[in-house]
Amino acid sequence: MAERGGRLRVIACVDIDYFFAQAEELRRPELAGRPVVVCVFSGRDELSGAVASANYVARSFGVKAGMPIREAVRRLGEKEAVLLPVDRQYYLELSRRTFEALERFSGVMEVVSVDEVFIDLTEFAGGFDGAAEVGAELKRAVRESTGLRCSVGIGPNKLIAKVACDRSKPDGLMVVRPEDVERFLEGLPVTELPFVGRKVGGRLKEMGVEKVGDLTKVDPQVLTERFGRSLGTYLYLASRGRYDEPLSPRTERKQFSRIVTLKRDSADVEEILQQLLGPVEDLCSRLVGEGLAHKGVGAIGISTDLKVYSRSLTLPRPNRERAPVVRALRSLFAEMLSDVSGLRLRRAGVRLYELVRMRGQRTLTDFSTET
Ligand code: DGT
Ligand code: CA
Ligand code: CA
Repeated sequence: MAERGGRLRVIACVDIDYFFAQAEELRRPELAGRPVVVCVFSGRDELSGAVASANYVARSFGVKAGMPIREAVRRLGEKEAVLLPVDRQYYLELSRRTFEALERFSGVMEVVSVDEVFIDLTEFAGGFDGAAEVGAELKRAVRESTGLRCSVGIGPNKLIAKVACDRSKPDGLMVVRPEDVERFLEGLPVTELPFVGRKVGGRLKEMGVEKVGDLTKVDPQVLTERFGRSLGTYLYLASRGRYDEPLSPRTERKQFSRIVTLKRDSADVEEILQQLLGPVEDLCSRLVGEGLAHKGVGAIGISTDLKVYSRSLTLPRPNRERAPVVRALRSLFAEMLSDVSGLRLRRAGVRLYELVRMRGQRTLTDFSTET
């Protein structure tokens, strides 16, 4: 299931909480505590159009995305609703900064929508034991670079990560370890599975299936007969947490990265480097294996209070050897530790980026960077 090339995968789903409405709260702190509703006004009259996003205060009055604005205003009743028009440019800028902050954690990211992304953390987290910590770091990185709160779900595949993310909202973090998948899904309403909307949910209910656990008891043949081969198979696999679609990154891999928890908190460059030798060696052999070289080297430091620091530089020529990386890291960590007084690192990482293809020339630009 979660094995790929014999390796257990660690997948995170990051989704910004009530995105458009939170974005508005961010730049108008005076809105705190009031019901904020971001609207797509159709222009026919003052209140025609639909709700795009509502903050939690508005949601507590039953206001939801997709609802007519008039209905939202009716539900908010006495409470003075704050109705704001969408400002796409502003949200797109926040979205871009969010994804940029998350890129440090993995070379394999699948952007699903303006506020949602899957990240393959298999390398970075190095297993489920470190997953909760990395999840907290993701949230922190987004918060620091944008001010936004998001929720993070982590599991052995995208489906589990997504469901965990939704369940942890708002400002949540939930890790579902592979051995807990079955127990996690069992008691959930089937409608919490992605792609199971009201319609499919209703048909399942007629069959006496309300919980995901009930769904696992239905004969797969019955599922394909009723829902067709593709949805039927999906329901069968999803109910067992075994729907394991790979991430489909929109772009080619852009970096290789790895992070380790130090044996003890440290401000000593050599002590930190010592513990990164193995990971660097490993990343260099991955580069060779994939016919790539890199020019960018990044140092990542995570302090005892979970702040993420990074420093980077570009090597003069494409590289796939350990020594130049270690030299670069030495100066980057020295710079980081001297820039921030009193900084002690709890975790340290390395990122190799600006990848170039070394053999099998693909394009003229790749060719021209060959040495
Ligand atoms: P969440 O994730 O439940 O805390 O709430 P949102 O508002 O972030 O909802 P999400 O993640 O489904 O969608 C992200 C943004 O996409 C949302 O802030 C506004 C936009 N959006 C979502 N649903 C609708 C819709 O039905 N109509 C319009 N116009 N925009 C929508
Ligand atoms: Ca969202
Ligand atoms: Ca979303």
